[in-house]
Amino acid sequence: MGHLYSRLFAREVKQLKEGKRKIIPKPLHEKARSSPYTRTKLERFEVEDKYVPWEVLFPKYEPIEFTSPKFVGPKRRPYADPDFPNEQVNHPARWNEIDASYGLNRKSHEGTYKIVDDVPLNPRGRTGLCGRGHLGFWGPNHATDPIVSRWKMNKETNEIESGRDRKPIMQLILIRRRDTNMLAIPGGMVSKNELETVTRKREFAEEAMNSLELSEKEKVQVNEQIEDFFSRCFRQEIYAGYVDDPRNTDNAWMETIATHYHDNNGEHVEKFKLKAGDDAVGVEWYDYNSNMNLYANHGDWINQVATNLSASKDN
Ligand code: RP5
Repeated sequence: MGHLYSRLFAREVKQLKEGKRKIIPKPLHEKARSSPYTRTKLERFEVEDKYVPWEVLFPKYEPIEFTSPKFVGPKRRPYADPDFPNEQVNHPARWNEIDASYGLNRKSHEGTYKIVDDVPLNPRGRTGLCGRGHLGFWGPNHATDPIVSRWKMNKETNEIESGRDRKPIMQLILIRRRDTNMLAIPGGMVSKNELETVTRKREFAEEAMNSLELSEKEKVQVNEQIEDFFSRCFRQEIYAGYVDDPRNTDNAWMETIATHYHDNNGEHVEKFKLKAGDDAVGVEWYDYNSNMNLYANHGDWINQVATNLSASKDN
């Protein structure tokens, strides 16, 4: 496998040697190199920081191969990609494009990704594992992450509480993920043919308000509350790009759009009846502080939100 990559990046490698090119450092993915691979006992091929960029020669590189049985063979989930390039298909995938035959956005927020052996190559570099791992699609697997916040109110004085740094304390709705038991933003994968803005509300309803198990009448009420909140409160896009997700592989990776929604006087979110559902085993309002250990790089975006709001990071 190592030689394949060297061939693909031959021009870049030559330019590097000749001093005609410099490696533009991208944030190093770490969780995407962690072992054992999520929900398995598999050890990824070890990749030191210096060998992460594909342009750096690493002839010994032999990533292990893994694709969840959910995504290959006769029992594969209907939504998942075919087992490119081994499976006969009517439509070849349109990498780096909107792929209407599959109802998928195969474009990356990171720019044009390379194709090796007919499958996409992770734009952030080596991960020590090839195949699709636990991800259903080759290349970018798009998600969306709503960061929902309010101020922490003192019930007696009805004033905003402050942290040790004397700044106002921001509270966030976070879920506990079933797969890793880690705290995370209640985000989720964009389904085929679904608009990202629709996914955001659907995933929030499913994970933070257990909408999948509500009666039709309750569902209507919950959807109205979410619609009302998401359309009226302050909102700002915080991040669009690669996620340092532990499920990432050399050929499949997570990308997201993280958007912040803030309810300044708390009147909308007050109506939310939080109850964990779908992939979440817990959901609560949490006081934000910078020591929180969150899934993937969710902590980076929330830290940005706290900076934007001049909220407390120490309480
Ligand atoms: C992360 O995985 C994204 O930031 C998003 O929070 C999540 C989507 O995957 P599922 O929760 O649907 O598994 O990379």
